[in-house]
Amino acid sequence: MTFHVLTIFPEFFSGPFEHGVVAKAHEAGALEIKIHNLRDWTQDRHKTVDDRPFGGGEGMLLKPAPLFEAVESIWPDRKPGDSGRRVALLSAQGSRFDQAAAERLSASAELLLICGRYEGEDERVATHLADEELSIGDYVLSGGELAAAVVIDVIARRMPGVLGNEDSAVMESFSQGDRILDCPQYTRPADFRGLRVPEVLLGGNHEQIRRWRRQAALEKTGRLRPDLLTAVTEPRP
Ligand code: 9D3
Repeated sequence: MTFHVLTIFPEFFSGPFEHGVVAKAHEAGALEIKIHNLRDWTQDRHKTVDDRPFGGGEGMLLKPAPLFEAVESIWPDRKPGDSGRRVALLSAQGSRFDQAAAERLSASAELLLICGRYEGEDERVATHLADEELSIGDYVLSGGELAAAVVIDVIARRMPGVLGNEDSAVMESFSQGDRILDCPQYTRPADFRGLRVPEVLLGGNHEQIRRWRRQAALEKTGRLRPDLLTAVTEPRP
């Protein structure tokens, strides 16, 4: 899969993909990441990418022209509705990027991520350039760059052979809404500063361990993510 990232901070991406899962996926030839500098598609000598909002208001918006021209020059023969080449705008106004969105996006051969900045971008980017508008969560970032790195990490680690694991079943349950948190886990020592590992885990009764883990996972989910339990309890339409 090929990722394109369109940003005014291309240097931001010289760190996050050099280690871990994304670097491994790249070495394995499973993914390609191309970083594009939005200022390469400006026409004036100040390389202006932003302008003031019509109707007044605080802050500056990304202008439509450099964004449209960038996408058109990266994919000169892209047709509307091309499912193999998707454009996602990363913005605070987007729909939630979750595991299900990651699965959907990983079906494309190429994915172009537009990083929002300033106070936002001209709405025509969302309506007439991007196929979708995504947010990674309900908090205010200073731009879409960190969000793009999150999206790439989540999709890259799903790629076959990347983690050297076949926990595809685990990944499925993660996205189907019937997910609970992982159970608590412990390693040696069995007594750390008087904090004891639950006795059941030290014995070899695997049936008892399985029941303890399920119970502990449910209890922790109720405490930290009660929203996930309501999702399973409510009858589905
Ligand atoms: C504080 C400014 N806000 C009101 C005028 C709007 C706003 C504009 C631009 C809020 C955040 C941003 C920059 N954020 C992103 O580009 C962004 C983002 C985010 O803030 N939260 C979660 N996901 C994302 S993806 C891109």
